[in-house]
Amino acid sequence: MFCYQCEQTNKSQACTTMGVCGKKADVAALQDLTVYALKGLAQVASAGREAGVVDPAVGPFMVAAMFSTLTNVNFDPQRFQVQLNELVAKREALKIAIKAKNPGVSFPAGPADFQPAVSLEDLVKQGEGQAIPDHRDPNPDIESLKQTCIYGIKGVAAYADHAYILGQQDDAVYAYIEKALSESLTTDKDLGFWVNMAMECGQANLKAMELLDAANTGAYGHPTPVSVPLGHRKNKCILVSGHDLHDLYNLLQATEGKGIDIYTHGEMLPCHGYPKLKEFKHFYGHFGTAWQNQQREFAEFPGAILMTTNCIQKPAATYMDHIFTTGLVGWPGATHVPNGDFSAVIEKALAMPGFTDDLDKGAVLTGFARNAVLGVADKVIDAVKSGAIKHFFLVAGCDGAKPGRNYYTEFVEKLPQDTVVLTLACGKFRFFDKQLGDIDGIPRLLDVGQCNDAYSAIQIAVALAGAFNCGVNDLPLSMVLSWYEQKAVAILLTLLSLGIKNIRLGPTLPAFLTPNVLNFLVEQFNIMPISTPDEDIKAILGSA
Ligand code: FSO
Ligand code: SF4
Repeated sequence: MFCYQCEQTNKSQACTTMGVCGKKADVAALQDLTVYALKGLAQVASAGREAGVVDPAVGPFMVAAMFSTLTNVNFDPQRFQVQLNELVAKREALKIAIKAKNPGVSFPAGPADFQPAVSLEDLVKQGEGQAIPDHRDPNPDIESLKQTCIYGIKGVAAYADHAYILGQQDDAVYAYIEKALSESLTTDKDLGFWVNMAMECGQANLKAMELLDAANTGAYGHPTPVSVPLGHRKNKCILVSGHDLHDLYNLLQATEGKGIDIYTHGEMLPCHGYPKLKEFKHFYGHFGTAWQNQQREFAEFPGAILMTTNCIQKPAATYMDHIFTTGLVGWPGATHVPNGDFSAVIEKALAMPGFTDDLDKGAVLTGFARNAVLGVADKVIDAVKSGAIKHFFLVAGCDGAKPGRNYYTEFVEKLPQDTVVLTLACGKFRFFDKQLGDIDGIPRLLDVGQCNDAYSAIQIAVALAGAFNCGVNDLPLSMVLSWYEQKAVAILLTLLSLGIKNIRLGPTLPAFLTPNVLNFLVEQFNIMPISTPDEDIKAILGSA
């Protein structure tokens, strides 16, 4: 196997025998085969577009399949086998539809006519033949940009899939994915072409995040600030992790009046801010921190656990019998339930002890998405004009297991009192419960939401720039980001495609970027690695 798509990749180079994330070589091969087969489907879909044939089922299928190869989503070989067979059936049906319209059409050889082996074992062997090192572009810098696009597309796919589930889609997003995947098979394009393709990926991601924002706020209302208890109360309980608001809503409905409290974990925390979710009286509080702590935290939870998306970690034996996966998430041995049918989860929660006491562990604030923040824009602008707020920091991104991630805790702790921190995604758990106080009633720590709510943060920045009559790069705003998996790659490409400069990125830089591509990013965007909190704060505020 060869996988270097995430930040925790072995020795910051590549996982070659077993994923640091727990991914085994057979699943790595099946994921490589899925991406290969998706390139073939993309070629056929692109040919279909030229002939005026678009199958509306192909785009949503493509994003779901791509999402299933993202870090910490699906570790179950059988599920990849089912998906690969479905993919090829869809591709062949599309070919028939295109031929009916344009009988003279021909399709390229290679992934567009890939035939999956019948047995899982042989399918894995086919996948082993698609490992990255055997198919690199002759130019390492172009290979680096191609992989950047493919990983960015995995992030776009995640957001587009969530949006699609809530009824929002845009064909332009699918068209970009088809184009980029088809082009990744070519070797005749130059660096400039691939730089543009990466910027287009950022724009496609902005569209996908906008769709998801519209989907989430359309279905559940605009988040408003809310205080979320970190303790628990005596009752049966279910813990929901991942990112999917629709699954949470369905579970809240299904558990109403059943004597079960619902708790969020990880990236589900901001769900408490949505009016149509928080109106459920049994949607109680938040339990635990970020994804990489789940083995310890889940072991202590006395009820059923539902994983709606990434990041799932190998479940410990102590909770394997009461962790459930739904949607695209999978782990062999964990019970998988269809989206919306949570009866097995509820049954398990009722059979378990639940919390047997009340415990007050304080509370955290969330719900500062664009509507809430822009609703007090006048106050914020006045505070900047009066000098009460000197600088904003967006300290955002994914959490992970590496010790270097303490940087983000220390960074936030050391910021001066006249600064405000906007945060989003699971990296916030490094400091989410710090009491940073407020500036003229504006909390100094504002949780904008999940990773996909980067859209919200961008809208806040754009609105502030409008109010101050300047560009986003000219605002007293610095972005200090942490990355882990491919959604973060997509968000970074979005920020770069918007021309945002001076981003600090950590804890380490992506292994798939060559020194030349990195130099290009430094020259064009002044992107830089994090150093130490003291040095970075001094560099930012000294020059602010
Ligand atoms: Fe985190 Fe995992 Fe949300 Fe990622 S839980 S690491 S960027 O999936 O998506 O922030
Ligand atoms: Fe390694 Fe990350 Fe790939 Fe898992 S997803 S195999 S940790 S690079």
